[in-house]
Amino acid sequence: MVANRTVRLAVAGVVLVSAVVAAFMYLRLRDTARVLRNEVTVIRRPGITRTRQTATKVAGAKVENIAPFATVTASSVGESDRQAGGVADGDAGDDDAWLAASDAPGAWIKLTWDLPASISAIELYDLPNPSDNVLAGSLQFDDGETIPVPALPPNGTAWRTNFAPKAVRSVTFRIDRSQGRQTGLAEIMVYGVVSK
Ligand SMILES: [Ca+2]
Repeated sequence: MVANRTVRLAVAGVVLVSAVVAAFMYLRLRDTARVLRNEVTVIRRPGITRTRQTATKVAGAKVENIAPFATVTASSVGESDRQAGGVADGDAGDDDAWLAASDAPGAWIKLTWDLPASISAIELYDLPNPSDNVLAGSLQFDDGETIPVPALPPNGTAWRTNFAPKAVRSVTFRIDRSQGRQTGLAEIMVYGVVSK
């Protein structure tokens, strides 16, 4: 009887231990499978795929004014300025412009692209009014580089800067000094290629 009871206890113990080990193994395998699934997901993340597409497209794509493809933000917009978005619509000769709410130094306008852009030139168009002029400023890129901007041509014709192609997500133009009653830009153009 005692022997039988010992055997039963031993069997029960083995079954219990086996069950615990099986449960442990199951959870481990389930977690491993989850991790593997996550790794697959990371490899196929759209951002990574798009970056590869960008690299391919940039190689053979046509350089154009990509400002119209950007999200535009500004430090402020004058109350009367209803068409500020036209500052990046690709037409420098129209009537729209970005007018800052104040002529205090430090007003800025920023273009941000959803995907990386490769850019190599920027054109800034001052307000065509000969008395409202940007006297000094800077272009700031999200890679940390800054290009100083001298006084813009006061009649609203383009000031252009060319540089070696660089990959950026955003460009900010900051006005450090100006004269006249209003500070702003008639148009900003950024030449490059943005992935689509
Ligand atoms: Ca315009």
